[in-house]
Amino acid sequence: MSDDDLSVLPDSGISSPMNYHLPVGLTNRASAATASAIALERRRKLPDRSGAFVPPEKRLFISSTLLCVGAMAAGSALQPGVAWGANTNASKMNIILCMTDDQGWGDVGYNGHSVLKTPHLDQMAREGLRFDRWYAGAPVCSPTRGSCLTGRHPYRYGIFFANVGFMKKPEITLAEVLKSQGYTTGHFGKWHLGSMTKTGKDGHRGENSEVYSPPWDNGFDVCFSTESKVPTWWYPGVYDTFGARYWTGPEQAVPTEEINGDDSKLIMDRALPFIRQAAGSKTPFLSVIWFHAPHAPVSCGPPYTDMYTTNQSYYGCLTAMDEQMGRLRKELKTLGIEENTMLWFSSDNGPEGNESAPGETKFRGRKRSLYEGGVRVPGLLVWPARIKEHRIVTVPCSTSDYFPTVLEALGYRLPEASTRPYDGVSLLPLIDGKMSQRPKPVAFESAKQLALVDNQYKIYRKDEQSSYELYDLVADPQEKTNLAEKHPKVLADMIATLEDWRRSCAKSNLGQDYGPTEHSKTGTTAAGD
Ligand SMILES: [Ca+2]
Repeated sequence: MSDDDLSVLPDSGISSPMNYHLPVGLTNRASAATASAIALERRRKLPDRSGAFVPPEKRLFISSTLLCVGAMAAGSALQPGVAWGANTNASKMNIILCMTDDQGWGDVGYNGHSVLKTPHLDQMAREGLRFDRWYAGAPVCSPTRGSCLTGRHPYRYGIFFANVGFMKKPEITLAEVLKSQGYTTGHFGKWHLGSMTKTGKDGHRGENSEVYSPPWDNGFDVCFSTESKVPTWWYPGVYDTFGARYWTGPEQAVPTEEINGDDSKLIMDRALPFIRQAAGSKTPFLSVIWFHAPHAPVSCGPPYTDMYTTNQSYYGCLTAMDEQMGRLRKELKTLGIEENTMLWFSSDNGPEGNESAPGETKFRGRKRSLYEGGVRVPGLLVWPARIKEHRIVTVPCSTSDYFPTVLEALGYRLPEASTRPYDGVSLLPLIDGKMSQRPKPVAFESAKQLALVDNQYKIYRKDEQSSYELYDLVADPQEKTNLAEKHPKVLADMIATLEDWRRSCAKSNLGQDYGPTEHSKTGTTAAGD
């Protein structure tokens, strides 16, 4: 198992910074069945890439500590009376999910960076919702990306770490659901949820047909996507030698002559025509734009490098990315679609390297850690049609929340939400100013670490040999004072909740959430267990 390497490109000036669930009951299976069938038809037609048949056993269990969760649909748990799709003000808004790669919580101007310039993200933070407790689903790339597209923790489907596992066919992606609702869908940038080709070397896992799961098999009509990391700035000759290419479809690698310069611009160069076409045909769209910046290999060029005297490539590639966010927003305005477009921004995990590396978090821990610095990242939402006034949100929210939030905003009830656990919650009540507490905690597992975050407290365990630590994140966001001995009841309750969640994930990973015609790869053991 390996994380993305801290590769350095030769002679390029590149610096290397080195379920809780119960049957919903509320869900109207009959009315939603048709749309769901459409959503799943495509993947069921595809050859099964896994192995054993898994019986459709549907285990139900209730958290011993969060009984009120039982009243909820999976995913919208703990919001009494609310199930996904129970939105009476439904709208086919456009959805754009933007994400950077390894950008720390402190790597934005609006969070107080002393040098780095991100004027367009700062503007978004002033206009829309600024989430000050926004959590990546995991402290590394691939699992967070899985949480974005499924609303489920990646331990439920075997994406335990970067370059581990793949997006399985029975998992339902946001793109697949939206296609069934008349959307056109595009993915642009880093994918990291499976290999892109079965026939040639590419990225980390090209040629490995076992993990082949590209965007076009996961509900995306259009893509311009890489399997994993690539340089944040391309120089002539680098594309052919780097070993990871952009793909637009099966065995359709992007030609060399199309790849040069700032990588964020290359991505936006493809995302904007997709958006223009959708707007021109008045088709609602999902555009997933996952930048590679500022993941290593970090490189950049003028004019961005000229703006800084230190960490020129790191800061430069972030400012270049920010410029593309501004370009995107300008295009939405020009097209007249900015009002009813949900524009989300986040990072996939905390900053790379040690404390001397350029990335800033302002919290304890960095990438790969389940302390705050590894998972607490920038989070923004601009949606003028629904968010009229800027607000700073201190409720903990997560990348697992995209899926239920979008479905509820659409007024679409997913039948499968009654039979499989969802970890995200709908943030629509929060968007509407009606949610001041997160209805259920955010659970984490990565490598040997465990953590659970609720509205006030967090428990953390480094490995099985360690005891749990307890922090009051409201009073002590730096996680300096371990309160485990002071609040044994809080600690015990949270441990019980986390252990219930782990058992739920283990059952999911055996394929027990899937229906009788769906198959799952079974028997996979979590990395680090
Ligand atoms: Ca990452």
